[in-house]
Amino acid sequence: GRLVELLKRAPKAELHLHIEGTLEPEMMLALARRHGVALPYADVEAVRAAYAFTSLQSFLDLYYAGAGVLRDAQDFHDLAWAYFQRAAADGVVHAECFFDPQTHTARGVPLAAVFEGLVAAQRRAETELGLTARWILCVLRHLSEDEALATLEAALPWREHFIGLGLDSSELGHPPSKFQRVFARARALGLHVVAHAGEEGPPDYIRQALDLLQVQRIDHGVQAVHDAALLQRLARERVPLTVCPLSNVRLCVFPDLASHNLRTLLDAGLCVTVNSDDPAYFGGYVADNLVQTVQALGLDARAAWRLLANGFEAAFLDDATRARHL
Ligand code: ES4
Ligand code: ZN
Repeated sequence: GRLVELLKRAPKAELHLHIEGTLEPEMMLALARRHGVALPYADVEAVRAAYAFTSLQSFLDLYYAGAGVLRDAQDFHDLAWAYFQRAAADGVVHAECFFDPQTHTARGVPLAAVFEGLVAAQRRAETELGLTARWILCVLRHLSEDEALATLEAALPWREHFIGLGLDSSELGHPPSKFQRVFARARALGLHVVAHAGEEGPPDYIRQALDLLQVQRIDHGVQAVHDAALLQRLARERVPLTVCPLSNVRLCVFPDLASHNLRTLLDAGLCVTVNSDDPAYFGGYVADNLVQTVQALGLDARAAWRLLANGFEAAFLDDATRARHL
């Protein structure tokens, strides 16, 4: 109907997007061919058929294998530029995107190649699409805090090219408490700080991210509903949750979209935003996430508008960029 058409066109802020998660099967196969990298898939259909996930870990195994085709600055440019073009078509005017340096440096890809490609695509997005993009460096929580600290220090020659530090990868068994020193260092550097918490992990991981890491947003956070006091605190402090509905369904956090707790979070007064996480793997970019969620939960125009406005409230926009979009 009319609401759906309006939602597709409406200006959006994307706040939870892993650039490595925008690698579409077509590009994965093309880059594998370009570099002579062996993949266990014969064609696009075989890649898509492998995307039947049962948990976060079952996805991460394929996601890290897929990222293995990214080798040089051109690859990172092509990946990010393809994403920015898709995002612009979805109404995205501002995107704060995660990238995982450790996934690439562990394979011998220089950090310089990663930044060179990503920043070139970011510049093109701004000049050719009018889309402002920012980078958030994510450290992998299944690795050690010392490795995270070394990654942040190694990225400092490119300090002006990223605005924040994030925490992602396998959540269970890797609580935020493991990363207190690297988050303190990031804050001292003037970086914004966010963390994945409460995707599969318990509400206590969300509390740790707030109290021990002093994060400004929680990525996912949907497990907060199991802790009434935490839910009240998130509402009172207006801590944004970057929720990714299609991701949550694909990773079996909820059995289907109609069972998603986004409406409960919204009704509890939280600053809920809708985002796409790893759209090439989860079957939809941000407009799909928004439209399908509004339809599955029967949200009205007012609630849908709230979700869009929350995205701009939660964004790390400087005054000039905010003025440009609002
Ligand atoms: C991720 Cl869905 C999700 N959760 C945690 N870490 C991630 N990295 C990429 N996608
Ligand atoms: Zn994520």
